[in-house]
Amino acid sequence: MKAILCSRNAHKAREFERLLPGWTVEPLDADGWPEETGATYGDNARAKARFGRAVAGAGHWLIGEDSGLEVEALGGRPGIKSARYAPEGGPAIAKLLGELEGVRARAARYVSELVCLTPEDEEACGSGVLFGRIAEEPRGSEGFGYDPVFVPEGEQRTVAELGNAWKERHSHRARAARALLAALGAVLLLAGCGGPNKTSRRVLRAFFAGGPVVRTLGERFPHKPGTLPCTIHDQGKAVQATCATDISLVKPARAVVTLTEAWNHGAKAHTWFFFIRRDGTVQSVIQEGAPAPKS
Ligand code: ITT
Repeated sequence: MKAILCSRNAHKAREFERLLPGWTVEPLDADGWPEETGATYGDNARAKARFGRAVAGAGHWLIGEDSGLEVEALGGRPGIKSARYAPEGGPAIAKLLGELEGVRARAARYVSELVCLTPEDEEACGSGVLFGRIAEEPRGSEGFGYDPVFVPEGEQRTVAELGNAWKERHSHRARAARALLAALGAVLLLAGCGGPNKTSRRVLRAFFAGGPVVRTLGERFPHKPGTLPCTIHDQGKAVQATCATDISLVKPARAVVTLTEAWNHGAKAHTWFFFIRRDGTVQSVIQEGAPAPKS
């Protein structure tokens, strides 16, 4: 799969190549980038992806990302304005350490939000957070931006010392990419399958309504099956249910997406196994289980 990353930050493009296995990620070559005026990271990420659509035209996969560093003692600053706080690297770090001089409470977090547009302009999102604190002085040489002063929770070393391989597994961007893959599975399912079976299509739509369940699952259970309470709208009725999803990427040709869904917390109703090719088309769908009980 080939995607265009709508970003001017070469570090991000390099990270995404490693975060989306099997994808080729090319940076967007463009002038006249839009101002980042959104109220949220998601708004800015979407604006970058849509700008990419305007430049690259139809038929491409596009990814927009917006990220930032939020420092508790600074009321969440620089946050969404992290890139404009001061020139990236030394100057931004010096300004941050200056503002935090003498401050003992140094809790902070990195946030990343991703918006991906499919060639059909379906949208999938993913977000990720990395908690930590701001060090007293810069250390380490890998990563970029604020990495030399960001110490993740449970670690003694900065992200720049922990290195790019560590970032690939644990960073806010890595978490957002995993959540995006989970959400994309849902988008691809809705776009490509359910087949002629209206019931499964309807249930899938309800299952993924709005996507937040999938997004949360992707964040909480990036590698393993997870369950979460959710509400499914069955024949016009809102039914409390438990859902689970597991997306495993089977190299090199296809992803296997398993969806299990149960009504009334525990009464198993249906399990679907979706085998999805990397180009997004559905190879096969297997459905198991009994019809859901009417409540
Ligand atoms: P694009 O908008 O073109 O994608 P950018 O670098 O301006 O590139 P953002 O607007 O998303 O990106 O700003 C994010 C800023 O937050 C970035 O410039 C860094 O200062 C900081 N940041 C985000 N992720 C980071 C990371 O993984 N390591 C260090 N600093 C990071």
